[in-house]
Amino acid sequence: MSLISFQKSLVTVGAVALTSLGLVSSALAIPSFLGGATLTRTGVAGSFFQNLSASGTSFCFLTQVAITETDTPAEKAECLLTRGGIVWTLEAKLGGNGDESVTCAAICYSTN
Ligand SMILES: [Ca+2]
Repeated sequence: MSLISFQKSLVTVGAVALTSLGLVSSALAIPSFLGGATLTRTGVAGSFFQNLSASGTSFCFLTQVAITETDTPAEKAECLLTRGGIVWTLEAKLGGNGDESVTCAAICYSTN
């Protein structure tokens, strides 16, 4: 038995095992890219929000966090990515009204 055919046999055995456990659809699903978003907020306290993909059928992650000019105690900046009951939500948040800026980006992939 060649190495390649041995490896194919292992994959087949694994697929059969997963199928028998009822896991084949989720375990072997190949994530597909759904898209993403970028938010930038500058100089005004508060948040920008953007809803992303459905939380039950996708996963998202931060791809950029860029913060500038948070050089006084009142200037705060953060990026949040929240998995809500319906959708993932990206948030760019500032805590001050100075010249600080925050850029947050996230992308999402399907899980089905
Ligand atoms: Ca500043």
